[in-house]
Amino acid sequence: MKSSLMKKTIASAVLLTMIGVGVAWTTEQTVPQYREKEGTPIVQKHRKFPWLPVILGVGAGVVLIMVLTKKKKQTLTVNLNVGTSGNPAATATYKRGSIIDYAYTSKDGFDWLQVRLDGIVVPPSGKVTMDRDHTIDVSATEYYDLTVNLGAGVTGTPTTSASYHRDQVVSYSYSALDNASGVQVRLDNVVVPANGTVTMSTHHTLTARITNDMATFSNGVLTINGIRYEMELIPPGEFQMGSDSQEANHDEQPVHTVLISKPFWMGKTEVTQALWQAIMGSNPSKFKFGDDYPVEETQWEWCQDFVTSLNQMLGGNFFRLPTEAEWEYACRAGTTNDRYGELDAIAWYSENSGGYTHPVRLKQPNRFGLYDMLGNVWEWCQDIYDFPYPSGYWVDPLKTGENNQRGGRVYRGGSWESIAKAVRSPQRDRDHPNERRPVVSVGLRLARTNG
Ligand SMILES: [Ca+2]
Repeated sequence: MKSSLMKKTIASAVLLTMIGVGVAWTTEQTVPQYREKEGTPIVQKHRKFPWLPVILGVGAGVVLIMVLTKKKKQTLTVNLNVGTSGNPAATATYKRGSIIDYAYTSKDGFDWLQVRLDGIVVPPSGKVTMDRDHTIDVSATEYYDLTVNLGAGVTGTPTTSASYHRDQVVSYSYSALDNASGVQVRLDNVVVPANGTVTMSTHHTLTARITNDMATFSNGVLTINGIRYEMELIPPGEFQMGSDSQEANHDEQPVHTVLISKPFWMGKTEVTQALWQAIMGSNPSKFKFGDDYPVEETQWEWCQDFVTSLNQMLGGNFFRLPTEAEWEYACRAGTTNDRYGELDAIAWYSENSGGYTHPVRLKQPNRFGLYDMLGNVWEWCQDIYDFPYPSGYWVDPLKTGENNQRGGRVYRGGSWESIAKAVRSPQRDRDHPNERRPVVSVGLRLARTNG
């Protein structure tokens, strides 16, 4: 297009010049001349540029030869899609007949490179002869790893870790070699059926292992693979949520009346590392000093996976994080001061912890028989963090919805590293539910709907 326009411009310019000069050449100039004696003027006509036709003829010939012998340019259109790189990377024009080298590769995290020349699949590197306009399209597919962990005594497929295309659907199927055992399959730490599919929308981990001991919940005791977790049935009741004390923060106000309308189960202790390990098969804690230490360095999202896995093991949907109101109600256990006892007697905090967590149940419990509600590790609640509190009378409040700008999900109770002011029943804090770094010193306590 560009060269065609240029040719037309040159041709037009040559034509216009020839016409113009032709007109000038044909214009005769009248030159009066006088005879010496008679004084009668003799008029002679002269052409102004007598040699011009020759000059023009030669010039036009040269231009014509240049235009005719000029090589045409051809365009190579290059489309490099996401995840690809190489040369040439940009669309360009080349002299007719040029031979262009091309070579393309896929970037990290992408594979299945495909190079098409004018719609036909060609090798990832090669040559293009520019005998006409060409188009190169380069594409690559994102891939994700499926990590497979198979315990002893498990059979099925797939048995090894592998990479798959984005959105590829991978079927899996596992069973126990020994018919006396069951098999538990986890996809990204959530228990799933023993047969199913995984859609590779991200990296995934598939874990299959033998389970001999099924999970049970009976008389307030949760048992999983021999690990016990005791819970208390908390009676319904009304309480004043928040605080007007001198130590209170503005997000604890206004103090308002809340009714917890139904009995619910609350863990007597923080979730221990042993319980987390029994359900999740991993332990994110910083202080791995023993089974009875509380799990910490958790994310809210991981705690959702934890309760989901637990519920799937038990075939119900009863376990969950407590709501923020349930937590404060259970913590206060009928008390109206900011703490349910003398701080050193009830809680591990910065002044007495020595700089680390402690096994659960070493401090005095509250009136509901719950240990370490204050101190040791913070405890995630279900609610989104927001303030101020609503005023008035509220029944079983739970703040849900999208995480807001104020900072994600609530945790409660203070920890081994909190100053005394932060270790109070109404004290609130929060973090994003899937903060890239796990939240230091935050663990959880299980709640369970009564049923
Ligand atoms: Ca605690």
